Amino acid sequence: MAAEEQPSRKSYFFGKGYRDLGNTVAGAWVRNFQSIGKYKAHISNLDFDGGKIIAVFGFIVNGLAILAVFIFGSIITLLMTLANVVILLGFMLLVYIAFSLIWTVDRIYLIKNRIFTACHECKEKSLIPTYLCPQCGAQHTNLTPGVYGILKHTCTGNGSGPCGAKLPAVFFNGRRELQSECPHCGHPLMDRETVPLCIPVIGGRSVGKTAFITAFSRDFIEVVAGKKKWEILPYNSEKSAIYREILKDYNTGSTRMTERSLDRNKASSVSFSFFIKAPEFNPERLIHIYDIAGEVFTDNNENEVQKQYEYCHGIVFMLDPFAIPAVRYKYEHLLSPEDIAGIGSADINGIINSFLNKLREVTGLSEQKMSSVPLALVIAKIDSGGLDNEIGKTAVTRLMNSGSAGYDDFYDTQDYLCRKFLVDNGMEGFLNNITLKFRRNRFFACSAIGHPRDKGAYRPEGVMPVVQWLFNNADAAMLKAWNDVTFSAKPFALN
Ligand SMILES: Nc1nc2c(ncn2[C@@H]2O[C@H](COP(=O)(O)OP(=O)(O)OP(=O)(O)O)[C@@H](O)[C@H]2O)c(=O)[nH]1
Ligand SMILES: [Mg+2]
Ligand SMILES: [Zn+2]
Ligand SMILES: [Zn+2]
Repeated sequence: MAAEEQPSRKSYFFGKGYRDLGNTVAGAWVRNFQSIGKYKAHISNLDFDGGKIIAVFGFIVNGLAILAVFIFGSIITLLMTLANVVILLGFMLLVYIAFSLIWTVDRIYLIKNRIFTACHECKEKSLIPTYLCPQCGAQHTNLTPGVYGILKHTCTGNGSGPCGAKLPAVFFNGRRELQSECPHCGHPLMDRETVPLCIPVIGGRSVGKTAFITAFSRDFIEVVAGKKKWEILPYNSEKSAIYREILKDYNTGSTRMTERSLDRNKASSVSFSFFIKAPEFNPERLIHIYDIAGEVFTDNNENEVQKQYEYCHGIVFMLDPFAIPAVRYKYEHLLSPEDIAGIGSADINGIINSFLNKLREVTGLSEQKMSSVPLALVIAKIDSGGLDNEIGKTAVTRLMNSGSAGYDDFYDTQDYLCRKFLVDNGMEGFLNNITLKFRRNRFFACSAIGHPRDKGAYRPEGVMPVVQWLFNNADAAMLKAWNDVTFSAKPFALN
């Protein structure tokens, strides 16, 4: 359980206990042989030239004593040694059982609650982060019940001096309050043993990923959480700054370009992260929404692997309908100059292939794993052109009211219309590719801004149900707490 050496004192039975046992056993044997030496000395002091009989008698007595000590003394010492070993082993076993039990309880708690840390910097996953000693900052890489202590570890210091701080080593005695850092990149973490919900938003350049995240974040925090009286806590000051940007963009109807870090060692995705604290969520939820720069999918940069795909709870795949040649051709005359400037030009099939390759890379080619992650395919910018009339609310309500059988659920109807839209516009290959690879998929149509950019505050349409569907698929508590439909006409079925 504790493979790596920790800066903590080992528990008595696994550290000092061994040494004490060794010393006791060695001491007993030394004393045993010392008493033999005593009788040997008696023999060598015998005066055979004086009273022969007495000397012979003394020789016999001392010889017998040596024999007795040698035989019985050794037997007794052996028995004592064995008793000592058995008692120590017994205690070791007890302690071993105790820490194994508590270790197991701790693991079950973490796994059952789906608690882990998803580093918001390097995106690597870890079950137990590196915890820092509050007194000396020593790095405890395995602060769990074990040979270093069952409930608490005693810190031995960071190398520059002794420490002695007692660190809680289990979920129930305060470990989550300790400062922690990512075991992979050393970045400070604020996760506090929360349940993460990780959703990457992917798609080519300018498809509207950042606008989607802006619309979702603002409306979720201000409207959904506000209504439900969920407390939203910022992850750290960097994420608070992102939220200030989000609010600014939301109010003006703009989006900022997702910058791709020039530093090759840094991943080119930024997470917007916040905690949801409410009685319904125990432990707290930690939302990570990843905004990934569009070039990651178009440049085919080999270093660009997004680690969060390995453990994410669902993926938002955004499509710019005007990047589909047939759609662009049909509606271009209706688009505003801002809309034309903002059209994503990358080819959708290229992006899905590059995405599938990246997904394979991180999940180690496991088709099984790939096919089980829920995928929300989102056709964006439906305020533009005549798209509302094809896949938006107008089209969906029209079909639902048409009297045709089978169209009684808003989101099922929209899902159907989106698929039809893709087929009608020459995207059948893409559609088949996606639905074959991802068993749990659903199509949505949305407009994040609600109108062309920079023309006033966002008026999002259809953004929230996308994330609601993904959250509800991933988290039973969320499904229970957020089953009402805040932003839509009808509740939607989950698959
Ligand atoms: N009409 C309309 N335009 C939108 C909408 N969302 C995004 N856009 C346009 O699309 C452009 C790109 O949007 P972003 O959200 O920045 O796209 P992105 O996918 O984050 O792009 P990169 O970060 O560069 O990969 C914006 O400048 C807008 O012009 C929308 O809901 N309606
Ligand atoms: Mg962006
Ligand atoms: Zn990290
Ligand atoms: Zn310490």
